Amino acid sequence: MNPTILAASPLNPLFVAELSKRYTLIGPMPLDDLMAHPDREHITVIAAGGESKVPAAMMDALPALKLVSVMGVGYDGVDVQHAISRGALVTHTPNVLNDDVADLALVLMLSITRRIPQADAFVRNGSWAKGNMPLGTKLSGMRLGIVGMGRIGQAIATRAEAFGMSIAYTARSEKSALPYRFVPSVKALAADVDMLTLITPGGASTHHMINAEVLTALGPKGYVVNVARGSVVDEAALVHALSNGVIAGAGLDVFENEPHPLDALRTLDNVVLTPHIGSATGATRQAMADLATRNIERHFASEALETPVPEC
Ligand code: 8YV
Repeated sequence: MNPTILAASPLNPLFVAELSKRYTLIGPMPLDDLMAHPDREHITVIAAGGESKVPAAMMDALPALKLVSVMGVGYDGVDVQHAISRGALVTHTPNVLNDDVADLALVLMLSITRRIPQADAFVRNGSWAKGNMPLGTKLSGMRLGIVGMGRIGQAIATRAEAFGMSIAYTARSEKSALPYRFVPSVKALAADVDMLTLITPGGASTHHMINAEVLTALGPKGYVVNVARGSVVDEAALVHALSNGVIAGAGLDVFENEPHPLDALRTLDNVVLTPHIGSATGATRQAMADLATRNIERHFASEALETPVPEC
């Protein structure tokens, strides 16, 4: 009989398809239903997505738990320390999505400065026949500040180089092998750049890292692009900054409360909004589903996991 795997939340259909070929996939389900499930004591794997919540209580419901396999590079919804304390490992899907997320960061930088959504509407609604669109802002040559210089941050930097942007970054520590300028504090970085792009992990250590003070430091000609996690930005402070000319604009792929971004954000003209599509291409999502599935297959084959999270 196929082993049973628990889905922590509704999973990407490509992941569901891969898992269903090999295993009996159950869930998501409320904790009470899980406690009453006949397979509960034998389940060794939880499958999750990048935004799934895998709290301690869900893990504790599964006494045989050995692996949480996340289809996503971010795993801030997983209580990793609890997993480790229970003798379970956590895997994620790094690298395979670097290009797509970095591409989207550049798309948002271009869209907000060149006002691409407004330009598209301008052509569609016939405004063009009445005159030209107001001028945009030049992206090439801007000073870019990257918050988080991991694999995706570096992919953003190499793209930005092609746009003649100067690149500085902040991160937990300086990466001296990289040719970019390290700035220890996010506020100092914001004060020094025109475009602040966020690609740092979510979770408690980066919660509301981009606050009113950082936005004020960025200034009235500055832009924020967020392809990280909504939790990294204090959204109320961002709305205030966007509404009052504290900063020029923002490009946002992620939000504090997905899929329900603040009404205030949806009505502003100086923002470009996308629905968390950083890794959302067919090829990349398949590669993520394959990698997340391979980690599970390796677990059942008692082989070393391919992409454990750094804490494991
Ligand atoms: C997806 C993501 O939204 O990888 C991440 O951390 O946020 C995304 O790529 C999601 O994980 C797809 O399941």
